Amino acid sequence: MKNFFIDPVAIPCIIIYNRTDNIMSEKRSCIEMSILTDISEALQKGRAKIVSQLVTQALDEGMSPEVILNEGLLAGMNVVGEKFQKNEVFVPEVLIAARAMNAGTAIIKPRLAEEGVEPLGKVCIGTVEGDLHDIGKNLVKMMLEGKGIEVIDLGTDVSAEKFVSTAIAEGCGVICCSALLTTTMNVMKSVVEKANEMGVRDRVKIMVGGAPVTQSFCDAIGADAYTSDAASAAIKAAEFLAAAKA
Ligand code: B1M
Repeated sequence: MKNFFIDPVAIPCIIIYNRTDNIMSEKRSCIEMSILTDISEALQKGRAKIVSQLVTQALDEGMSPEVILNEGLLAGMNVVGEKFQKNEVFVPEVLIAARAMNAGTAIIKPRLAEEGVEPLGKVCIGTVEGDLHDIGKNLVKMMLEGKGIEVIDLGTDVSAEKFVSTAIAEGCGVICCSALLTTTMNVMKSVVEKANEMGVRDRVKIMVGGAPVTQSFCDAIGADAYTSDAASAAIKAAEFLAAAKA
């Protein structure tokens, strides 16, 4: 009788290879799975240089940039987002993971454009007029990008008019407003009013957040969604954009 050698590394590959759920739309070889997992893990550890090398290697081996984005980079960033929501990782880890994400996307962006891969949609984001706090806003931006959303960053001290006119000019499906001061959060109400005034309220969702902002404030000013953290903001924006596309 022949001896059988079962490679323990191959077992998970075989299982994954046979999965037919939503995540794995196509069957992948073990080698492809392995490099995608390596990209995701290097991104979670914030290893920007390794992410760049692996993404380049995956492209050289003929993998599609869309697969690398969805099953390597975005998969890794989703894990970071989930851990951030559960307070398992904190702002510095998210920042370095986002830097690694940017290193990877910079390499595949031109290839995605060549292949006509569309981003999920466009969002403009900013900290409201009179407010210069941008750490939370930048985190939201990174999480949005981590969901494959194109983000126009308007920076800080952004007027209601600027939010809405940018959304119209750039075709943004969502406006994201951040405020850290009780004295500036009312600008968010002006954003809602401006969108009404400019006749685009039914075309653009308005999301609000930041330390002093609450669900009841969001309801009172007639905004579309409040989320308490950056990862939930990205999930909500992705839902709005997907619903608008459907
Ligand atoms: Co300022 N500051 N600050 N500050 N500052 C606060 C906010 C304050 C609470 C400090 C305090 O008194 N305890 C207080 C506000 C009081 C109030 O209004 N209730 C305050 C004040 C008063 C001021 C000044 C007026 C001080 C002065 O000059 N007298 C001044 C205002 C300047 C201005 O904006 N015009 C001022 C200035 C500054 C610095 C420039 C020194 C600096 C900002 C640097 C920068 O951002 N580049 C600063 C900082 C750092 C803070 C604290 C210490 C930290 C804020 C922060 O970045 N947190 C803050 C005290 C504190 O919070 N402990 C304070 C980390 C960040 C990750 O959290 O932004 O809340 P946060 O984002 C979270 C969520 O809120 C959410 O996601 C993130 C987490 O996932 N989120 C969203 C944010 N935006 C979102 C949007 C969304 C969804 C979720 O959807 C669209």
